[in-house]
Amino acid sequence: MLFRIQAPLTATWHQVNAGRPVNKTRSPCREGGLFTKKSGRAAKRTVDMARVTILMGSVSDEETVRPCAQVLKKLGIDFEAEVSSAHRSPERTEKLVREAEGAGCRVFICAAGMAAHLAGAVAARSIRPVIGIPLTASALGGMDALLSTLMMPSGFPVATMSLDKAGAGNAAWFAAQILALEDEELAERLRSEREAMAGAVEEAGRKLHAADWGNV
Ligand code: RP5
Repeated sequence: MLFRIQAPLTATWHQVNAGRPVNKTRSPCREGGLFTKKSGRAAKRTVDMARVTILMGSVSDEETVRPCAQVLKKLGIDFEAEVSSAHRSPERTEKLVREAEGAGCRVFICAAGMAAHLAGAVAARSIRPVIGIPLTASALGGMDALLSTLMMPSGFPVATMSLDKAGAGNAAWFAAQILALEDEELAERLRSEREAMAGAVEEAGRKLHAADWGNV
């Protein structure tokens, strides 16, 4: 049985097949989550080749993880997003990993707070790269999630990003760099984004000089 996400995630979150060709026999999912609920024999994935799967531990993580989706969308990388918890729904997590792999997922991005074991749980079930985003969600200010995500035992690495929104954005950039190893078009997009960032720094410097900031 496949499920459509019921959480208040917006269409933006589930932007899939961004700018990429899709299997013409199936239509891209425009508003649903990782899976679209269908009955009987029609129950099948509606999206092919979402190369990145984002999992978050709770719907309360949505706002913090949003930059990840925004960067993937900007780079034209098709992705899927779902909510699953390593602790509250371990079987669901396992099933999502299996189904995402079957549908062509290349990289997993997992975001969780507190005793954040989601990324590690996915790493335990897949040999695809897993990127972890630790989130600030407790009185410990994120240190709990940071160490839980980072300190994996040998053989089960999680590429751990920085905390919260900055880490969410960088998770997408890092996923893009992995995918770009076999996608020259994407590699070119990354180069041009970097050029744009360098240009923005130059421009900021010019404005600072123009404002004669040094003579305050
Ligand atoms: C983690 O616990 C989630 O990833 C979230 O960051 C945190 C709190 O979850 P809720 O109690 O808000 O659902 O599993």
